[in-house]
Amino acid sequence: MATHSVATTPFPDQQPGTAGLRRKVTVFQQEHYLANFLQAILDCAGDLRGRSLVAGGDGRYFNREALQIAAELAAGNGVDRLIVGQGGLLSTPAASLLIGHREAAGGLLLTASHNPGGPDGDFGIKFNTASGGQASERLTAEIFDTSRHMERYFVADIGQVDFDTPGERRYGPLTVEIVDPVADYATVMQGLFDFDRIGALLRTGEFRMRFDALHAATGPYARTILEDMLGAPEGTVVNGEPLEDFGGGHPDPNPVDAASLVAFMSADGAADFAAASDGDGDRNMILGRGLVVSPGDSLAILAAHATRIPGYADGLAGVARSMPTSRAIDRVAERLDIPCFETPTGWRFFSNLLEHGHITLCGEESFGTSSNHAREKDGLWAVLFWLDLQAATGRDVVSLVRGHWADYGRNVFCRHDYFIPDAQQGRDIFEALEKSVPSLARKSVGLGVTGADIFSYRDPIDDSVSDHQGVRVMLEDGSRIVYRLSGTGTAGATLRIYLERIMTGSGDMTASAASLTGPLGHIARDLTTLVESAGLAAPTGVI
Ligand code: VG1
Ligand code: CO
Repeated sequence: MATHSVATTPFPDQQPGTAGLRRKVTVFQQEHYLANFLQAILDCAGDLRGRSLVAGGDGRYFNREALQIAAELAAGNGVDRLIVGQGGLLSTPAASLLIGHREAAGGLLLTASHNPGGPDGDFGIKFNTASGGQASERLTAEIFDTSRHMERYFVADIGQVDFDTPGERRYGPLTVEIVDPVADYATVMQGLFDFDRIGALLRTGEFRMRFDALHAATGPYARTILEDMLGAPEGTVVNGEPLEDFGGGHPDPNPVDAASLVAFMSADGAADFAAASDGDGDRNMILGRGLVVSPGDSLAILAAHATRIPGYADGLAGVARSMPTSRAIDRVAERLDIPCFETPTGWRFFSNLLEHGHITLCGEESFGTSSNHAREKDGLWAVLFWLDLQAATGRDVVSLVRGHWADYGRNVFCRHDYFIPDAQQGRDIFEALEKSVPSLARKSVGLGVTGADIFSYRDPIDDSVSDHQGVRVMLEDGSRIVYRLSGTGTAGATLRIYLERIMTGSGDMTASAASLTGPLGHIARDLTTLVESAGLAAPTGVI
């Protein structure tokens, strides 16, 4: 079979964001667009001749076409073996695990995560390295730089690849191996959690749970693990069929996009426990009766009780959170006397800490939590952790959360998103805010500003420095406001404002986070030029 070089011209816009390159499907469908970017990855990934790559995606529209192109390029670049989830499906955490277990040189993860799908929706690609973790900032910059000079890519004429029939087949120089996307992942989960204990809880019939897969990648994983292996009644998993357009919704497990699950948990006949995951299965939302657990609280509670879980019975080496994530975990780390790291937004910043044994658990405010079992965040892992914790303690979610607040105080957390249609205007507003940092302490905002800075991170392992990772403002009552621009959108700009307020003592802590942080939200807005420049007096999204 012939391998040849295809002449192309570079696209100037292939700079990855917070987690890979995300663009409209129509952008990816342009001739050469995907092939150019894949070749840039393959050029930067080291010597791939004779090596394996893992490939799979969240099943969104264009997944299969993209996989075919990826197989042709892999063959053209001397890759020996492509390991693909059946039907082209692999959740992000499952792909990360598979890379490690199969000692692959890396993985091509076809996903735009929580972004909408379908012909008018988004598509995306992430490259994960041999560790299973996302490409570092340095490698990402190299890939972008290479893409800007791309003049050729290499393909082999391998014909149409069968992505559905399990087993190995040879396509010219390339072996394609179609694997069960769930099996390997499920085995890892069995090793971490007490499946007998969880099974006993789920089989009683007294404890009821609902898992909403939002028609995305986690459906098959949740059905196999929760219903087939753990014995939860059929129907526990809802919206479990992956669809190319996720049924028209945003596959984002948050109270806005998964509003029907929140409503179900607040109504008569609610289950005892509910959860949801996102497009590619790496996010999680945890709910008790009438309560959505704030992701920062979830991380803190899992850490505080970790030794009750078999996989973490020996305790935690350390923990980490992304900078905007609430500081609830810091209090737990202090009490456990273990290190707590604060990293920029994006899972790739946890990789080195996990790889070198500095941390065991980590999380982000955007409904992402995971541990050293993988190099990605892991939605179903968090759900199983919460299930096992409930089985071990005999306490439900509400009791665990309220108990935690009573013990440590509550870090009330809320995110206000301001969508600015004109991306340049968004960047200008953020730049003006950064420039105002030195003078913020002199502003009159109702509460005294005790400090403000632009977050910069030095990786303790490789000493790389990442600047301009968001603006932090500290207030005299211990509250904190954080600002940053989203790096996952495909249109306009989204300014994210993260609000955190500390409540301790005997006051009523049970009011909603949105209401408790409302006044802080006004202060946060008024420290920016959102109103003057964009006419935005209220957030376009409150999460
Ligand atoms: C968002 C979240 C961030 C997360 C990233 C990727 O990024 O805020 O915490 O790591 O999505 O998650 P941004 O730049 O839009 O704020 V996923 O599940 O979309 O891969
Ligand atoms: Co995701």
